[in-house]
Amino acid sequence: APTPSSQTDADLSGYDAEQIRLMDEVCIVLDVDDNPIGSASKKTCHLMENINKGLLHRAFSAFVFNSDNKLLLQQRASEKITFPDLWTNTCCSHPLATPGETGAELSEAVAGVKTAAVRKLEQELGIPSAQVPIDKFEFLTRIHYKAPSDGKWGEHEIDYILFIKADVDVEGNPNEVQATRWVSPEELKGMFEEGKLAFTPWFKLICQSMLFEWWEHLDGGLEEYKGEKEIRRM
Ligand code: DMA
Ligand code: MN
Repeated sequence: APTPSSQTDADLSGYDAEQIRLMDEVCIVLDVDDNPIGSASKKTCHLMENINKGLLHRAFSAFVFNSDNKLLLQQRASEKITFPDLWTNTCCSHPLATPGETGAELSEAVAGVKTAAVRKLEQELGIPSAQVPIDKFEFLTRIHYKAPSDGKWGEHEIDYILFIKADVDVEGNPNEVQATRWVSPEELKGMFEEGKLAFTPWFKLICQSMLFEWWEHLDGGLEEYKGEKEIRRM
């Protein structure tokens, strides 16, 4: 008999059909040192029931800056199953457990998440792949964090931080993104201080730790921050 698909899954009833379909994507399951030890569906990886038993997967957070050094933010669509409606960095997702997006060695893993980033920048934000060539991405570091979304769903990831400076054309996919905004560091700090908007937990962690320092060095001195080997535990 065919494997039951997420389409008929009680955990997913009531959610958006396209977002339900995407819960069948296959994520890379990791040990705490970022070694791939298997694979599991996006749905399995994001149920708190499994996260509470230690299930951990690989992810990326991409930050796109334009030539004025403004950062592209997005507000997640209401259709998202995890963290709907929250403001966050340009694009986040997961490299898939496929030969082109997986890797055991750090250099291979970095190549895999860059490939995934190009794929998702197009799918979420309509950014043509030619505007974000793989070799223009900079890998900064990895962040290991856990965050609940609601009682049922959450995140537990080793998240690869990728920067790219590129003037891109944006056409948000409304199933993924409900708004976008280009911001300077001051404008982003203002959004936090205003206290009216809600942000994703991982974006808050990155803002509270390294984002503004990295941002200051976009046009010089970023070298010393790139390619960090140690995983930051948050
Ligand atoms: C998952 O992002 C990755 C991080 C770093 C939280 P997401 O929920 O936006 O993934 P997707 O776009 O694949 O649903
Ligand atoms: Mn995830």
